[in-house]
Amino acid sequence: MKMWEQKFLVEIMKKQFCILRVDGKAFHTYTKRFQNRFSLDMIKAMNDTAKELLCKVQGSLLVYVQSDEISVLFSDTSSPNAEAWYGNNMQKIASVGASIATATFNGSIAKAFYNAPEICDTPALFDARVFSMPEDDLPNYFLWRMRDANSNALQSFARQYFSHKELQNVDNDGLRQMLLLDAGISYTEGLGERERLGAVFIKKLKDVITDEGDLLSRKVIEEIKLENNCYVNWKNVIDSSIFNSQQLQHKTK
Ligand SMILES: Nc1nc2c(ncn2[C@@H]2O[C@H](COP(=O)(O)OP(=O)(O)O)[C@@H](O)[C@H]2O)c(=O)[nH]1
Ligand SMILES: [Mg+2]
Repeated sequence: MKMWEQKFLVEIMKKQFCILRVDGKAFHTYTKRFQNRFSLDMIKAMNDTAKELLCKVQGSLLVYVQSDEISVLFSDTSSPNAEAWYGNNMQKIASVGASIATATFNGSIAKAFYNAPEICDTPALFDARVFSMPEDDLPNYFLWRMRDANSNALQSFARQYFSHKELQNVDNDGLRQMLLLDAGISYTEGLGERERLGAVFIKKLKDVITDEGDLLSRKVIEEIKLENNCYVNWKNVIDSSIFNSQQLQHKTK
């Protein structure tokens, strides 16, 4: 019987950089329960979910979260004998990834709305996909997702000020102009960076001194600060997170 299962066993090649991307299922409908187009509770729940994935995915290097999606970069390249998560079995990685996202997101929403249980009646669901790509293309992947975030946020922001008809066939430069000239509001000043560009979290080792005076290395999650409304320099962030993962591997041995 096992042979039927084995027939559909697909493994990503070892020693590659992999991306796990989870995405909220039909969130256009799910998010109708929130008051605003950019809801703080939704953003907090997505941040919580991103950080949980960073902790739980073996070999994770960084997570990027925007709107209802999270990309986790992971690999088994931190040392020659580093083990691949679930032996790089795609079905396991995707299903466990979607489960972690679903459980964490709903837990966070339930906590935020403990006095409004009707908000949690229909839980959020996440799908997941997993793939590998050459290291050279990783910055382009993340830039692509960040541009998607910015473009969707701009359109969503503009819909607060203009009708569907007024926004038809207007490109992104046109939307910025309309906002500034007709609504008197600048997109970059009117909407926060997290809403426009998402957030990036990495793992790092931090030295702490205990009350007894001992020096301890602790694994911490750190957010990458976005600078002056700019897209992240993804090459630098990826390089530093690969360096961090080698340090973590070395120190925790
Ligand atoms: N209210 C609210 N909705 C959001 C927020 N972030 C994302 N969304 C919604 O999530 C949708 C995500 O888009 P997408 O994944 O392409 O569509 P889906 O197939 O409906 O999940 C957006 O269209 C928004 O409607 C938020 O912070 N607040
Ligand atoms: Mg979605």
